[in-house]
Amino acid sequence: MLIKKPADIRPSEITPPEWYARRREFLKGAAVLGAAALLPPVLRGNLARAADDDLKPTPYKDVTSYNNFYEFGPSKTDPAENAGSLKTSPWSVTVEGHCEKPGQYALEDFLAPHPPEERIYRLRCVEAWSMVVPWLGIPLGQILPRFQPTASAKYVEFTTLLDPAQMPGQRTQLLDWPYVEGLRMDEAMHPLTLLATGLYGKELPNQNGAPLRLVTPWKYGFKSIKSIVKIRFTEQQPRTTWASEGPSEYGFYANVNPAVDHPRWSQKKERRVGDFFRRDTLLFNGYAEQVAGLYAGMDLRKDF
Ligand SMILES: Nc1nc2c(c(=O)[nH]1)N[C@H]1C(S)=C(S)[C@@H](COP(=O)(O)O)O[C@H]1N2
Ligand SMILES: [Mo]
Repeated sequence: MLIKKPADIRPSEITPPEWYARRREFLKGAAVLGAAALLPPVLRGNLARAADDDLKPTPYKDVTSYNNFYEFGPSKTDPAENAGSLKTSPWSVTVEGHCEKPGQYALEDFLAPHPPEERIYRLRCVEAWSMVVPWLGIPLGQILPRFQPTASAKYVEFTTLLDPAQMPGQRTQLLDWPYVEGLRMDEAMHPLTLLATGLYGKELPNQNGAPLRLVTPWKYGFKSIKSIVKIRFTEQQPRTTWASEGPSEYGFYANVNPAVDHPRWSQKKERRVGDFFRRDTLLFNGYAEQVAGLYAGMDLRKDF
């Protein structure tokens, strides 16, 4: 064994004192994160940063005026301008497919037993902008069991309202309407998955998907389907809107992953709406500790 004498140690191998302090901070973070030490070094760095990534909410004005909701037009300012007239009451949600209690439920009955909670989550669009939103919502996993999904229910499919009279975008061929999204059952039941009814302590503005929209904070924004009218339990993976529009560009899983680029642009960085500088995108949008286990053994490049 080669034992180095102090004179042989190059300056670069000596840890500067200020690094000790940082290393202690990192270890504190790692202890909180628990599983971090078991991950490969690349992911470990990601988790350490996730712990101190700031969750300062994006201003209400930005959250409600910079939107994607193609039913009201393709530009970011269209939804705030055009969605005001969407009639969100009365509203009903149809539950169908592999479950014991299908039916059409008035929104109030659908939500009744569950008080909404406030949760501050990041939203990361595939176009590399992001926001931090104080959502008001109900964990989907508290709602779904009421409909008694059967053993054949492997996925949950969500559908947006189809009403070209109210939604001008649906009078165009912009997308194959209605907008459809889906989750695997374990993703749908995960405690981070919310059915949002509001933001900033108020009812959801129409442009953000009133009266009911999905929020899956570790996935790209297009999974967060708006103005939901139907929930269907399926055995097969649902045919979702963006994954069928561009199968090589948008996957079914749509997990935020800086290591898997969109074919036309990098996903390594993002710009928080309101910020000047871009920041590094975090694996699973910063929620790796909570959700990485859902994808154990899967190739995230193949199932992107
Ligand atoms: N029905 C429907 N839902 C949708 C969309 C849409 O065009 N139609 N856009 C998605 C995309 S791409 C994003 S990034 C988010 C944006 O949500 P926000 O406007 O509340 O920020 O909504 C998602 N949900
Ligand atoms: Mo998006």
